[in-house]
Amino acid sequence: MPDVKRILDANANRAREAMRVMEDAARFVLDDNDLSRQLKQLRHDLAEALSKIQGLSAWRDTPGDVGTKITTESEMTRGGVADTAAAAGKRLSEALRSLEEYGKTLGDAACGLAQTIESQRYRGYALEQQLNTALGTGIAKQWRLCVLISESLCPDGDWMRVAKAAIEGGAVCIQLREKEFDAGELLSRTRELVALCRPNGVSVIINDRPDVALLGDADGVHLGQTDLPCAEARKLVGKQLIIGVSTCNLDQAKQAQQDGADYCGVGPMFPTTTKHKPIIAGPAYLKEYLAWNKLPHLAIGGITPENLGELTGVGVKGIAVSSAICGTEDPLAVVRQLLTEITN
Ligand code: TZP
Ligand code: MG
Repeated sequence: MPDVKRILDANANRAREAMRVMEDAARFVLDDNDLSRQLKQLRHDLAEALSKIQGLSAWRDTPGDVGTKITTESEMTRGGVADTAAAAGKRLSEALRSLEEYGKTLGDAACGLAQTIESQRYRGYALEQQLNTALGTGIAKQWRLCVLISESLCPDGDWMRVAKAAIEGGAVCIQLREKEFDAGELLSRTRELVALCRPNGVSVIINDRPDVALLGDADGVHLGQTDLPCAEARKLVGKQLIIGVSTCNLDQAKQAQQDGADYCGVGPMFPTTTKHKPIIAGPAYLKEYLAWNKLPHLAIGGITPENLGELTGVGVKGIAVSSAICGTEDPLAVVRQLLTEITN
């Protein structure tokens, strides 16, 4: 059975390499001890199962392998860590399936290889899903300024004027935060905002509602601690939407990362009238977050041009601001002022 052994040897390598790539993401990007350990265990268990087949690698013939020269364009490009780990996850399940199918042709000589591999394949699926979830979309950037727009905070309710000023002033993200709108109204407002923002390369995030964000073709959704849990929302939106999660301590930030959030809201930094938040996390939490710094952040809560210095002092990279921008007669000036300060 030299041909089958060649297949088994090639797929054993494929699976082992794929698990290494996945393990590296779990270990060095996510710092996830449990996931790294489980991937390592699966790698060892596969090696153990294959060690029962005598002389697998004796049939290796890499120079004679016609496949080494066949490559596709997609094999040569990876969008980032999430994309790389996702490709490795797919490779793992394919390699295990091939091992399982060809293992069956060896009959008794394979010492129950197919059954063992089958259960390892299921373990692999679960780990692949866990890893993909935790890595999020991998497309969220470290935005500098996100403007939170609520019509009721804008003079004369003119939200469009504020949105245009935000874009003109250089904000790279607008979050639509309309707690009182019914779903249909929110969806229409989302579509209006996306039509305004997309041609300008400005991202649109919808507060609270992943369903509306999907239907309105927004870029993402922002979830608070009492909204749909991030891991559940991810099942709904897949990798189509960025997910942000509000956090007021590092435990919540770590949980958000595990659940596949793309960025964290970090706050409240200062007392705010926009949201009832009796506990102020303050710049101390931002400092702690930045020491961890596993996901992009948006510091939030009562931020103004006057107090921003307290955050730049600890190294803030991105802020989310509502009342100081919506509530002023000259939103463009405030946006520019904030951005100038955060750049310096
Ligand atoms: N989450 C924590 S504080 C806050 C939210 C939504 C309000 C931010 O608005 P403002 O008006 O900039 O304080
Ligand atoms: Mg919410």
